[in-house]
Amino acid sequence: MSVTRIFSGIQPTGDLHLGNYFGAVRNWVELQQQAADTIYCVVDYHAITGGIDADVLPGRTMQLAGDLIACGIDPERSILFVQSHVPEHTELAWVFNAFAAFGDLSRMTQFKDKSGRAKHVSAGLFTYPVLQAADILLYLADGVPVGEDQSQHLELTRGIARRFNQVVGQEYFPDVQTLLTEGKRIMSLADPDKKMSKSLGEKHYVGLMEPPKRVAKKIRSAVTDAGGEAREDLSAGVANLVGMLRFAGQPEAAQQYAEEAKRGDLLYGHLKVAVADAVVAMLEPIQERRAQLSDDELSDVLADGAQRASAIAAPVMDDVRRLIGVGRGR
Ligand code: AQP
Repeated sequence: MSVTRIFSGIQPTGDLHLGNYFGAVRNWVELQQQAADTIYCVVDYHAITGGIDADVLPGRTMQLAGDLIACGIDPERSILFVQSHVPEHTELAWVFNAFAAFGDLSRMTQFKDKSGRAKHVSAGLFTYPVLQAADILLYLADGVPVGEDQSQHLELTRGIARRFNQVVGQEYFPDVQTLLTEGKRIMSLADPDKKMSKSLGEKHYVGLMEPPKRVAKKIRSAVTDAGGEAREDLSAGVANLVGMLRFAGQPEAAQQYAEEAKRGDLLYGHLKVAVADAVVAMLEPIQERRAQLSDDELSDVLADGAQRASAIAAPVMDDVRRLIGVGRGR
């Protein structure tokens, strides 16, 4: 792998779920062993684009940061921090608004999906990918581990970086690489044609901190197909369950269930029990680590993370101001 600095973020909009974990967070943990620098961020300014709730957001932000540590993000190896603690993110986003094309933003499928569901469609929801570009490029990161739903946003990030470099006449920002995993698109349990998502509602996802009984119940209720007939391809719901079994560490069993399902002689109840057992076993150590983490420890980690992030972000923002001719620069 040729990337040197990794950046990725996650929104504190609800429970961390299996889609986030298999698509992104598990890769974040693994990349700590491979990349020189790994920087991970809880992006609270992104979360407000879908609605404001000042009573809930601080708790969710802390909860999510703690959950990331429980998943294996090591604050000694990685910088873990909260986006709003480093104000350069929003400053660079404003600058990038002058480089992002309205037409490109209009084509973002996530905006189309989310605006279709939102009561109030904020301009922030529309310019969200510009803030995301700022999050990444503020650290001159060249690798971004994400789920597949973010690929289009990262294409936009590359476009903004190239336009910036062209306008200022200098190869200042790097070309970012999208780093996907095999679990890049985990589907909803209740509606397997849609991606697993926090905002779709409780029955659509398995939260990483959910008690084993609830995990098993949700998986038992997952939508499949009628079964009993041979078929060439698995239905979306069954393929999703087989995928989860594979990603939860049981590739041979997953392969066997997939073959049985194609022959039409798989009892889906058996598959669901196997998936639930594998997921519960995978979550157990994560939940144990989470229970051991105190709020004070977490606050210290985030304060330290913000300081280390600022040390990278501030000189980059100085350069940007100088290159575009605003402020005092350096
Ligand atoms: N279903 C998924 N499969 C694989 N990867 C996924 N990711 C999210 N859902 C899936 C990846 O998780 C990282 C963090 O995502 P996020 O929470 O910041 O935003 P999101 O993609 O909008 O996730 P949600 O759950 O759908 O949130 P809401 O409902 O609040 O919009 C990203 O790398 C994402 O690709």
